Amino acid sequence: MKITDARVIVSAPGRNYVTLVVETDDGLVGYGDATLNGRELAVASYLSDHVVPLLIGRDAHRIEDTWQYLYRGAYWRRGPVTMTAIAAVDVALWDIKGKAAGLPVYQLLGGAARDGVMVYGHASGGDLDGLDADVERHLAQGYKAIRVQSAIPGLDATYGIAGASPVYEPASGARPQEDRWETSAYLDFAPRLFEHVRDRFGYGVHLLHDMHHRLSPIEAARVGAALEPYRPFWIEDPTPAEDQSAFRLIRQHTTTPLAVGEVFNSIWDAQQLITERLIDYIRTSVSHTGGITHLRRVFSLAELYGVRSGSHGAGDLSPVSLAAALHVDLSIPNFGIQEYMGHLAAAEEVFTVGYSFRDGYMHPGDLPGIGVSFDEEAAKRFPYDPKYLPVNRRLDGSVHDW
Ligand code: CS2
Ligand code: MG
Repeated sequence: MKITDARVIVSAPGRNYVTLVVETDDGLVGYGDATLNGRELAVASYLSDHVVPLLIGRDAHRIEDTWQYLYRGAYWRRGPVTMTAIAAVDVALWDIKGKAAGLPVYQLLGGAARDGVMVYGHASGGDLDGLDADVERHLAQGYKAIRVQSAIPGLDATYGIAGASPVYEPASGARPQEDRWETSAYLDFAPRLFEHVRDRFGYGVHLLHDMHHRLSPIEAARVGAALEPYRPFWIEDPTPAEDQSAFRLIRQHTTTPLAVGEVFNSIWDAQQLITERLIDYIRTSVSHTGGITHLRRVFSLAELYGVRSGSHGAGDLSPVSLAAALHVDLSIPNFGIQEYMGHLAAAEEVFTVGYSFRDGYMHPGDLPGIGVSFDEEAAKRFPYDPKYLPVNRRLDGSVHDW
């Protein structure tokens, strides 16, 4: 089965998505997500200019060989742009293989290892009362696990707060918005937030919390220890994790579970974290970590060391990515949890999905392939709309991790 055509569509149904469409001489079409928030056109160009010409004429069934060809064969390897581009090709080829076999992709990955995939939703508020209302909304929808974030008193803007939008979206404006941050405002607030939510809702729901790479290792150790009585499911990205050995220090001080990996692109980014058991959940995503082929390799390494999966599933990963993640989640032995933020209504005009949510669990569905279709004509109604993630500065004006 030969690849006869491939093309990249950049559209903004609610937000920007980069979608790869691959066609074969059997008449099958596969879809991959190549969205990299704030750097969409770099991946689109990498694919259109450097990858698509190499795909034409290749055997669509040879997924592993194509992966190796694009990774090892290119000499220049790793990095978010390269690995997102490879991921889009990989997912499109799994989609085609599933359609050729007449099977959902999870069946090709070994079949269902569980009945459903536990997901966590995002609750947030401009203050703790606003957060309560959002937690209640999630509980009413059946969520068993909820991420809790609130605006931090003393700071003008805080990551992770949805505001009026039904889906949290940090990217805005044709130039990056500048946020202000001071860790001292956060350190005492995080335990207060957890105490408040546990007092109000008890211990029958899993609570998660994202620190978005903002703390130093010793600050993370302190907050992790202070949160222990409130039993978080995890704290996410406490420190910028390119410094993997920093997690040794955090680990020495707290039993609060640690989750890291949404900005990782390869197994090498997580090697030390996993093999030294410095984290509990690895959060790499299918679309930023080289696709299903490479993500499964990351999760297999993690399995050896008792680390579970917890894939990134923000709204800037398209429905194609979310579906691909659900196929992996359903089939691996060491699944932990899956992030699920959902997508804005406009995305439904372009993507038709086969996955479903019920009582806090998701299932990828049983359509052949990934189970998501993409309407190219509808996508044309939503032209690319340049938007950037914020840049973060401390109150003294120096640049801080966002
Ligand atoms: C966040 C993301 O989902 C998460 O855990 O960290 O919303 C992240 O900020 C965005 O995906 C960045 O594009
Ligand atoms: Mg995060």
